[in-house]
Amino acid sequence: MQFTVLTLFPELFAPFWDHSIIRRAIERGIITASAVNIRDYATGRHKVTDDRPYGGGCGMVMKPEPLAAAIRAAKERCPAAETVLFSPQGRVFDQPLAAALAHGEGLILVCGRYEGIDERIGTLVDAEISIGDYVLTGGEVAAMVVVDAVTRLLPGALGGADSADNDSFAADRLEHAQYTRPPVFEHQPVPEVLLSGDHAAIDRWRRESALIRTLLKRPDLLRHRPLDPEEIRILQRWVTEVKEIVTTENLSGAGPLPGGEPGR
Ligand code: 9D3
Repeated sequence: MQFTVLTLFPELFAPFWDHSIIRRAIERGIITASAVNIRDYATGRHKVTDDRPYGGGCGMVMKPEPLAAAIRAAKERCPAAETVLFSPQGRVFDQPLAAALAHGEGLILVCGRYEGIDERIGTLVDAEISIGDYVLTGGEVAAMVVVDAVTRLLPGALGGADSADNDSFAADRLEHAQYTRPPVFEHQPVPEVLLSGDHAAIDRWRRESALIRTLLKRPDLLRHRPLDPEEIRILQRWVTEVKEIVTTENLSGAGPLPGGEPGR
């Protein structure tokens, strides 16, 4: 996968290329990565890349000519690449879109700055992507998000133990709680089952943990992929356990509960 980022701030990408999974993917020949300064394609003594908006108003707009020249030069170096424009108006980036982009041969990632870019650049791009509903100062951080999410999906990019295999399924549920040593940290013990060596029990506990966390923290994910029969059984067993813990004796002094006393 050949990543070419077009930006007015290419120096932002040097430390990004140079660390962790991205660096390893470059070293292994899984990706190539370069950040190109759009300003290199501006003409004239001052290499101007922005101008005042037609129709008036405050702020500046990125001029089309330098951007178009930069995109065309990048396409010449990687003709099979898809061109992506980062903008708040784009399709919101998610795991299925990352997986789709990972199938291509290359990505030309166009980062806007100023208040926006000239609308006519739209004819040179294949897709417009936003990374979420909040306001950034430019597309650079969004480009890093996409490079990161796509790279880790490429075969060989992750270490052996780490795998992106079941990501699309896992994307609809949160990860179970995790613990490492020490066995007690600031009066908080590790759940006993994880120390038991009973792998079937550990597997059941992990599926329950993942499901309860999803239910409490991200119920929207359950609407996206409804509970399957196995998950319904896990939840029913959990409700039973909670009812056993929440007895009237355990709650003496808690005062009246909403919805009355828990049944026993
Ligand atoms: C002040 C101009 N804004 C009007 C409310 C529009 C605007 C233009 C350009 C707002 C932000 C930006 C810069 N943002 C991006 O280039 C960007 C972005 C984002 O802001 N949020 C989420 N995803 C992305 S991808 C690129």
